[in-house]
Amino acid sequence: MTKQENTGPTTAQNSLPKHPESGRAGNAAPSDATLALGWLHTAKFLTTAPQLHFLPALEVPEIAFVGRSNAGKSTCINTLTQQKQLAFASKKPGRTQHINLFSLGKHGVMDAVLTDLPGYGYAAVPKQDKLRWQQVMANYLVSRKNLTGIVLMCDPRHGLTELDEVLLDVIRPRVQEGLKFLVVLTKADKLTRSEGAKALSIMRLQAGGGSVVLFSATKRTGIEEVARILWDWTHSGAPVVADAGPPNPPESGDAAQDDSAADHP
Ligand SMILES: Nc1nc2c(ncn2[C@@H]2O[C@H](COP(=O)(O)OP(=O)(O)OP(=O)(O)O)[C@@H](O)[C@H]2O)c(=O)[nH]1
Ligand SMILES: [Mg+2]
Repeated sequence: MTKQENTGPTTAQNSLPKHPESGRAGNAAPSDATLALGWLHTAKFLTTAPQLHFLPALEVPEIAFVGRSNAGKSTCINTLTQQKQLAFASKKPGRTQHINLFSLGKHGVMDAVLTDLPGYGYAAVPKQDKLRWQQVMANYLVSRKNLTGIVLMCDPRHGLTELDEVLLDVIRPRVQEGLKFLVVLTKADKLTRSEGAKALSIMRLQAGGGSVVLFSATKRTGIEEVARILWDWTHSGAPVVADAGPPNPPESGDAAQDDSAADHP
């Protein structure tokens, strides 16, 4: 197993399928969310690779976190798994430069994988590197066999950018074939309640009625909802049983602070 990486950037709209959970997630029974969070807390670093062909072929479902650089992908993974430094998060955009895999599963039995991908759209990255990363991303998103779901992290203060649209174009065929898709509107703490509600409605329209969740690592908004969705994606058909061991309450005090819109042109 290699050490987790560090350093670079990149890359892919449409009509996204509605997730069965989206209508009821907010009213979920607390025990279901606790189970999902306990499962997420089992996350362990698995491996890192600069591109797809270096990754091990896996049979378990894989969920990839994608989005603009600095959107909060790594922070979201840390928040969901209730681990402060599982994925590298940083104020400086471009922190994640490799494909990083984290295994999940109770009792040491891996039953799913979370993937933290490098962000795209960071202006300070040389063009050559940007293009290389777009290729790596596109390759991963199109070809990764066990890819089961994609979480698109989007800062609602920016909305969907051109590169988000490119990414959506890349994944559309797979979404139409059943790949799960969720838009997480990050840094909701930066919005007023009415701005948040507006951002949610706009993105729901853009997502063609697909699932959209407002999320904040600092205010701990949307954590349970996202946790349940990821659990459902990876355990479809499996009954919710309470063999999950004692609940792991989310840690308080993740280091999320903000960022900045200023890092991007
Ligand atoms: N206010 C606020 N800041 C956040 C939140 N989530 C992340 N941040 C901050 O945003 C910055 C970027 O977070 P990362 O998680 O590193 O972003 P990333 O999408 O992984 O970035 P790359 O690895 O460059 O693609 C950090 O300063 C985080 O603390 C949030 O919910 N609220
Ligand atoms: Mg990152």
